[in-house]
Amino acid sequence: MQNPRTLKTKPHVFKNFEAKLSVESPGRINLIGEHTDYNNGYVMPTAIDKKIHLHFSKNQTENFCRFFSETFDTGFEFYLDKDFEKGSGWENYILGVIRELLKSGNKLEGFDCLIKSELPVGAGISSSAALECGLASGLNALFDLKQTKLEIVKLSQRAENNFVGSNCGIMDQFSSVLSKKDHLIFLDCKTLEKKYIPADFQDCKVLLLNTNVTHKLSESEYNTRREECEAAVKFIQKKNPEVTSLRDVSISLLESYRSQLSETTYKRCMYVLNENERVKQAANFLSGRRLRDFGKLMYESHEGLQHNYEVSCPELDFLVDYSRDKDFIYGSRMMGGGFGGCTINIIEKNKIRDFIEEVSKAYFKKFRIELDAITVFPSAGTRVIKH
Ligand code: GAF
Repeated sequence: MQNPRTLKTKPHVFKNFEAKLSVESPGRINLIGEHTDYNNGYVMPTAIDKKIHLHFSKNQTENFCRFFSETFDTGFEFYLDKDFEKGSGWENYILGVIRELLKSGNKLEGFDCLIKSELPVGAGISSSAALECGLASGLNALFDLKQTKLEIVKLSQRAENNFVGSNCGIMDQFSSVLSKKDHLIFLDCKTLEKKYIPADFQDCKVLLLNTNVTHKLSESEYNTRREECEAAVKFIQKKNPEVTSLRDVSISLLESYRSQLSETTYKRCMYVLNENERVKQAANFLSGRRLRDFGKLMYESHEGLQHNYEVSCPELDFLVDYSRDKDFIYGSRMMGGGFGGCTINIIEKNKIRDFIEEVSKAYFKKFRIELDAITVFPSAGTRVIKH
């Protein structure tokens, strides 16, 4: 076992770094379908125009690897031939991916990698999946590993589950790699069948409001929610062997179990079942250009996440509530795992500037925290550039 060695100053090799290839690895948004992916349900994410840039070069050694992040101004180095101890922060996403690649028999050699990120950490736009998938895609090209895009998605998810310790679903990795410019993905997380829906937001744009908070609960409660859903499935399965996930549970079947489940478990499951229905409806509304109806589903989604799934927080609720009486905002809800991060808003283009000014003041007055606002565009997934 080894502890990767921290690099506090930028190694010389990265000063005028001559990369052999570069990867642009995007963050993601999710229009609707939250906490449904690990329940084998439906989601509607897409990659965005904000990315992590990774630059790679082999370094002519057998096993020596170096990473440096220009964003954090820190790095680390390690050897491929010794298993890794879990470290802290961003290095775990990297070590997790390398471990998964090696575990499945891929041959790597020593390399250097320089990273620069445009993605705010903890904002719920999945900088972690972008890092994992960007690394896996880069190493795939650098060492000609012949992994398909879906294999890259799955091994990046395993890195997060097995090494980082977050039992995340597949949505973030899938959208970071497989998105299509100007489209949303309607993804069935059970079969992994995907349908690209044109992201036609008419006179509106997608605006993210970053609360700039990440409450401590976010990781532990995420895993707890997943366990709660899985425990309910196990219980229902006893008499209904065809049920393998909440995806297979109908609302009437859940109702028939209401008295045998705790109130909390019932609420969690009901949220997931309703959210799956909302994603399907949302896809129809979008195709039918019914953007206001689409937006209403976003508000319903938020209410479910706030009251039944209980993964929101006062800062997110404040921002969603603040948008409610504004006719020029069609929909708003928390996005991602919850307990902080961003709200996603569908807002008329010509109102964006004034609204940001107004909501930022109100948010600061209430929480004494600066709000960040980012307009994002549905974009293509991971791009590998050979130099
Ligand atoms: C996080 C997870 F990584 C996703 O898999 C998903 O469950 C999401 O939270 C909630 O929808 O981003």
